[in-house]
Amino acid sequence: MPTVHARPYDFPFDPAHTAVVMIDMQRDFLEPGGFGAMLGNDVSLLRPIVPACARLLALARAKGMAVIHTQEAHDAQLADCPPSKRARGALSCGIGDPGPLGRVLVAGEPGAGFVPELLPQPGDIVLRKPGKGAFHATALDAILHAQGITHLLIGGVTTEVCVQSTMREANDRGYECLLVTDCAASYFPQFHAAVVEMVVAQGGIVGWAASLAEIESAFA
Ligand code: TIU
Repeated sequence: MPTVHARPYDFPFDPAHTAVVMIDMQRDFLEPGGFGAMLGNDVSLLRPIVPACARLLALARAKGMAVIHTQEAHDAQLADCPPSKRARGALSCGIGDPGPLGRVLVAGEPGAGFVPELLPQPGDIVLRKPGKGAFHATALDAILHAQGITHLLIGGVTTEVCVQSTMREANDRGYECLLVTDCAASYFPQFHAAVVEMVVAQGGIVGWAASLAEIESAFA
């Protein structure tokens, strides 16, 4: 069985029961004019992980792991967007408003689409989610059960928001989770680093962390 030399200790996994979960690698977070930019962030900080994310997705497909892409987006009526979420930040152009990438954080709009390098391929699963954690108000747990998935390799953006929320939700549901450190990024590098440390502290209280190279080495 492949075993990743991870922190805080080795992470063995069966590819047939493992999914790569790529969180919210969509234009709304990585490109100017999207939701991330509306929040005041320097979105260029997320782009450097794209090549590593593409390598992780290619590895998953080559090794028979499930691939799940999540997308934070709301329906056109914003019926699944709590008013509290829409109001947060008192943005002049916020969720549902027309922006340079279409209506901000709305499904089907250009901003909700994945960055071109990471488009879903046939066989991949795409999961729209209204919250930060990917289990909240979605079928993710049922999907993972149906696929026999017990282990998750998690990447995407942003590390301390949707990635961490999802990893914590998954950990509480009994999934063995590994954060792929160079396939995740934050607008705040210090938050990314802190999440890695808090995941692996206390004997892996939330799970494991390792670089993409360490995952690739597990198959060597
Ligand atoms: N703002 C921020 O850092 N993140 C989000 O709003 N969503 C995700 O992390 N996907």
